[in-house]
Amino acid sequence: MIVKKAELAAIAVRADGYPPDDMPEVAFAGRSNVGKSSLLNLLTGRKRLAKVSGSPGKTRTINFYVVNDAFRIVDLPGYGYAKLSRSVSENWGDMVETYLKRRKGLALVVLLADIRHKPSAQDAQLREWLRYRGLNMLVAATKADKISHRAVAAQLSLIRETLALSREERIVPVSALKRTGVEELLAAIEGALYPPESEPCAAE
Ligand SMILES: Nc1nc2c(ncn2[C@@H]2O[C@H](COP(=O)(O)OP(=O)(O)O)[C@@H](O)[C@H]2O)c(=O)[nH]1
Ligand SMILES: [Mg+2]
Repeated sequence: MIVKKAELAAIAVRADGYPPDDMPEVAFAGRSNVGKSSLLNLLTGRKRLAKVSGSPGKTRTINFYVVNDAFRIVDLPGYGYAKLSRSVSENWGDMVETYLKRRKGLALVVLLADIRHKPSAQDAQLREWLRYRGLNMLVAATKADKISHRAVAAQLSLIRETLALSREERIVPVSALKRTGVEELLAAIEGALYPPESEPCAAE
């Protein structure tokens, strides 16, 4: 897939602010600061489409970006930032849950996990919840440039174990800094957006 066009379509807090549910969507979820906005910019080839922040916990809205006039990437607010007040974190859960439950066009959730760390309890919880709801999920291991090549396999295993991924579930390592993982992730997104027609039964 080649990204020719990407633009901000809507910023929403509540469901009445979402754009119409008329095209497939890929949602990005993960802790604050894990690299959601950076990955979105990398995939769309637009450096400043989504705001990248040095201080975690800034995105408190659901941001919809329309790509190639064909699908949307949805930047969900990050979780797990300790300094959030209780009411704000509860509100986070409502916001994200409402989106994930209601969106008919939701084709894939990309769960971002920092390649350096063991996924948090909240990451594992979200993964379980997505599985329970039968939602399609893919893990992107972010900031791959921050560890050495030989450490990658062990970290991917740690992520795989902690999130209880099956063998068929892939983890795509990405680096916004080195600009790696883009093709693989775009191909996976394309596969989720436009699944191949199921094989017709062979005529007897
Ligand atoms: N080294 C490195 N830093 C990254 C990468 N992706 C994001 N960051 C940094 O991590 C911080 C948080 O990134 P951001 O995209 O705003 O995360 P978000 O809160 O999940 O949207 C910023 O300081 C980014 O520059 C990456 O692939 N490599
Ligand atoms: Mg962000």
